[in-house]
Amino acid sequence: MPQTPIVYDAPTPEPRASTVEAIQAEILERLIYSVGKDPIVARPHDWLAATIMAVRDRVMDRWMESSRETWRTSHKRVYYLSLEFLIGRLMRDAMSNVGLIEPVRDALKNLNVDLGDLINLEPDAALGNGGLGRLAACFLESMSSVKIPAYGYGIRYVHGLFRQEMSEGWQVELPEDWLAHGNPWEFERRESAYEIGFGGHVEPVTDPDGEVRQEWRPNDHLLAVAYDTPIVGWRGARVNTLRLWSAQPIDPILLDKFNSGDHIGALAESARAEAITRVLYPADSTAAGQELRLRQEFFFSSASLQDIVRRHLQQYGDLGSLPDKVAIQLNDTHPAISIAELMRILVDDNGLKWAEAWKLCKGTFGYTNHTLLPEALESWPVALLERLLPRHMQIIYQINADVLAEARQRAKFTDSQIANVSLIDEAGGRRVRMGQLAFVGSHSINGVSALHTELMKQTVFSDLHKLYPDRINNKTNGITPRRWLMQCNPDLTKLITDTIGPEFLDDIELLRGLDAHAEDPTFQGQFAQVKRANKEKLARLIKDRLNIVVSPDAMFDVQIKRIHEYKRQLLNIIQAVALYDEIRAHPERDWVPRVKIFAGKAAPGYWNAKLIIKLINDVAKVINNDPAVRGLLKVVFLPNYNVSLAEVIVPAADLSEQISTAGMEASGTGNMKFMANGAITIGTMDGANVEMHKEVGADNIVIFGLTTEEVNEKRAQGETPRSAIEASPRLKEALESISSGVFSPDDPDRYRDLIGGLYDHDWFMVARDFDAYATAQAEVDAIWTDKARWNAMAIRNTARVGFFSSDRTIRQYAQDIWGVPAAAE
Ligand code: 26V
Repeated sequence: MPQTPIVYDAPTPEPRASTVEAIQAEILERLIYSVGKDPIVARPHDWLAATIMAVRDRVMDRWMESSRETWRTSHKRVYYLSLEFLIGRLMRDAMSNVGLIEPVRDALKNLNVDLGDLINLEPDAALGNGGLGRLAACFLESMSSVKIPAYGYGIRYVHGLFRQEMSEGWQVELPEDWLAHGNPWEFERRESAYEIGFGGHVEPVTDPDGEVRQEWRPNDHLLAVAYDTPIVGWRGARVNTLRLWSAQPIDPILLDKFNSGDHIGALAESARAEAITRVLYPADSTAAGQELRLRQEFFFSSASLQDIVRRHLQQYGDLGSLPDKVAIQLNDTHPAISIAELMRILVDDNGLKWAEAWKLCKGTFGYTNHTLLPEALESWPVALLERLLPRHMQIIYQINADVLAEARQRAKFTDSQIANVSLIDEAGGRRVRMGQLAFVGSHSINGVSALHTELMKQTVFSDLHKLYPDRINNKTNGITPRRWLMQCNPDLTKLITDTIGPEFLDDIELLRGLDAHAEDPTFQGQFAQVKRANKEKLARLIKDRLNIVVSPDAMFDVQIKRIHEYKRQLLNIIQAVALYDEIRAHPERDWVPRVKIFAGKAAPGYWNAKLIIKLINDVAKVINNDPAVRGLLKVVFLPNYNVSLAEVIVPAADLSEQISTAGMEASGTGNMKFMANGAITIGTMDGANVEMHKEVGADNIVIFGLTTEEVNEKRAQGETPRSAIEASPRLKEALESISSGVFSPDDPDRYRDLIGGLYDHDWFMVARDFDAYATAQAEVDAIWTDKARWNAMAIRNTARVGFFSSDRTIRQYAQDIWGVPAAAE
């Protein structure tokens, strides 16, 4: 096939000037010529679109240059495959990374438009559920910042994660509509469209040379159309592409049906195709198990692989060099079907021998595991895979046969070990285990914190680890300090710059320089002043949205994340109830005023999580309105938690709640965001808290609770929580008041089962960790009372956050997994 020649040296226009005048002129030009509005009648959304386009143009120059350079230099490319990219707003991020915030602000001011208003008008792209999706977004920004040629591949959901509203304290889910006003960041690439097949059958065909090949003949086809968004790194280091796939029908309308009067039927195929990319699955802890979800996974995996292989062939003309030029990272098992799809492309479409293809495949893929929760591990019924992807099912069987033979012959595995490593789960209906598939098809399998990686070796993947002992490695998560410090907390960034100089902006480890100022009363005062201003801003938001008045003098005690039993929002709210009881029992004591702030979404089908939201709201209503509390304790649940809300809450937090049952939170990344912004953590020895404890030092974090080993022992012994409850009068009283309806007089039994579960089995160790938690909270109070000590601890948290930059994480992936160079600081 003739290759399209690549022209490396075509002339480019001069990069756009970034003076206030030039930007102002372009915003006006975009408003008139691209948005089609006269400035006199332009609405805020029109100004937003025009401004984004002016900013975008300044990113485009670098985008072109980045892609040209990759073609020119033949550098290896990294492909990050993720069903979720929780990127949030892009305009402030892009402006900040290319140094445009001030000129754009001034240009807009001259046009009588407020930049802050426009920033808040941009919809929050919520194409993810939580930690896993936000990590993918931080990674994209870091890959650009450390100059790695990279692509994010995902799905362009028309509706991102649902909007959460409260109805009498209950969560209700409403559709999210981020594309309602159009999306000026994206470029539709109709020329990059691929056919995606489903169903049908497999046919052996004999080639002219006598070789028999398998050919998949799907009976259902649709198109994957690419939409590209530029992702610019810090100081415009590089611009990478986020390529999101949208499903479209091959024939938009069946004309004969339409003409014969069947108007609905004529559009049915179109609706069926588009359904695949219409909405993000809103569950992040139980495998969805539905056919549409599997279709989403294959749809985006197949489109991405076709695109990757096409690009590789176009540049290198041969697939043997795939692992040298291509690294594909699987973000959890959601894209794991890619392994079978690549094998199909190599063997069936390109005639490679099986063994050679398998070597290329393993050399190309890496797999990141993000959870060990059994209910979240994906597996698909064999019958479903056989129907939807018959050729892939054959390939999976073949891979499995090879792996099991190796396990028996080389490693002398027993039957139970064979059952553990098998790609097919035979217990309770045959299912394909996507974790096992991802593992055997990859050269690297990584966990996301030191503890989680150890647990991977000991639990889910113990036998695969014995079979392939050099594959599992750790890559502790990180966050981008651009969004999570510089952009969300400009006042703190300025203070740090004034104190230690601006070099930390380019080398985050230099924040260490703040350590020397931790005890300095003047600096402490300035640090506290910044925190205070951020708290005032959050207090205003709480007043505006909930009509609750909170004092910025109180400690802001924050737990924001998905609502899940293992994250133990329940432990936090029970402690609030216990504190409420104590404040009323001992009004004479010197109580530290606290505001307990919660935010987070529950999966729509997760009853207990939704009930916990209702409980928080019920408790809030009672406590906030009880005059006996005298404002010493307030409870606030902020609805519709998303990236943008986090950007306001995190800089305003004093105390960061990271209190999951030990062994259950793979890493956590919110913990790192709070640390960067000078909050003190109260947490268990779980996930990346363990590394935070190491980095910040035991004196600067408040750790409590059972360790992973202790949790395992208690579960193994079947030890009942009753003795813990009996031994703790304050816990007992709090549980009894909740359970008997003190906070739910309209429905006194509402929480009976929820609390009953704590007496019964208490899988998440809420009762057994309660006393340790309450004691740790008392210690937090004591520290708060000693302002100098609190401030010194807070400063040291910011000073020592450098390790948790996603630039560090990405450099480690680049070096250990992908084999690509990354720019040094
Ligand atoms: C699983 C499923 C199952 C099928 C339905 C949709 C869906 C969506 C997401 C997931 C995986 C959830 C795993 C996850 O988000 N893990 C989180 O990953 C973070 C980044 O590594 C980490 O910080 C959190 O501790 C971990 O819970």
